[in-house]
Amino acid sequence: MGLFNRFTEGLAKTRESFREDMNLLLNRGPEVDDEFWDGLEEALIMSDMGGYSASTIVDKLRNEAVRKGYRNAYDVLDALNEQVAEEFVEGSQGFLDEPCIVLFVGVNGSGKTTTTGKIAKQAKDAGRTVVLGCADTFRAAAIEQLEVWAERAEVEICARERGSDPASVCYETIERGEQVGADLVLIDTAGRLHTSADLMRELEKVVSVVRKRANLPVKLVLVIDATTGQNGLQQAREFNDALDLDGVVITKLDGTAKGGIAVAVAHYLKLPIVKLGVGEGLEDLKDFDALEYAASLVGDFGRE
Ligand SMILES: Nc1nc2c(ncn2[C@@H]2O[C@H](COP(=O)(O)OP(=O)(O)O)[C@@H](O)[C@H]2O)c(=O)[nH]1
Ligand SMILES: [Mg+2]
Repeated sequence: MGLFNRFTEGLAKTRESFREDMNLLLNRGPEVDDEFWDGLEEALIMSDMGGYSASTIVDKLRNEAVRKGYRNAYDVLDALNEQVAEEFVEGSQGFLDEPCIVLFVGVNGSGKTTTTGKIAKQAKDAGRTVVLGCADTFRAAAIEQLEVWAERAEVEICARERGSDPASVCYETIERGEQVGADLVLIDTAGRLHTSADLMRELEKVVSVVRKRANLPVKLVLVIDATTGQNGLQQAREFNDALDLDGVVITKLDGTAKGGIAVAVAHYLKLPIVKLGVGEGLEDLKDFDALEYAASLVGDFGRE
């Protein structure tokens, strides 16, 4: 299956559930009345866009419907994709293009290590010099996991034994990057429970060491598991408050009905989406495109 297909297939659950809700509503007839607007808002909320984004989108569409003289519900639904797309912020394109040091943060199991490996592979294939750093020193398995990805991507990795100080590993990784003239340094960090203040403080220390030592711009990227829905949004807020994030990666978009989480994160945190994870394999990473994402989320409505 092609990447685009896997992605649209992945979001199919979100889209189908939205479509079912809308079809029920359209069965009443195509009138654009209060019941229609309420039903539309509810259907958007159910896709995990969050109440705030849903009501913003509906308000904008209501204004547009008056301004442009939409005659029926289908006219409104035709304009929905663009309104959803407008929720996303600029900056996704080319986020990783300039030489930089990227730190991947997020809760356990969100897909940090996998994403680090996939991005390394993409960058390496594009001819860049990549160095990986394993600042997840809690578990021996975590170090081995990143080593496997480094091998697959054929890039260099800096790792130390389990229990080492994560900040020192970052320091060494950046140093190594400098020695080999790396233009992309990717650092994987240990999973953080956003509720654990101690662990968050340790992460803040890591970030501060990286910023001090860095010879390239530093970017903090939060990795969010789409299947966690609104809980993912809450995590994103807490990480952003503590660390001042630069972007997000959304993973596990293959097979969730919660694809709307991307809209909610963009709406609340005003952060660009750097990449999308659409599977467990080396190639299952996609660039983000706002209109394409919106279309995959809400689909289009035939007038048959
Ligand atoms: N289906 C799917 N699984 C993923 C994706 N990204 C990561 N995973 C899986 O999620 C699990 C946790 O990933 P990992 O990278 O170890 O998470 P970490 O704890 O944040 O480093 C692993 O089993 C991965 O294979 C994705 O985009 N789609
Ligand atoms: Mg990991």
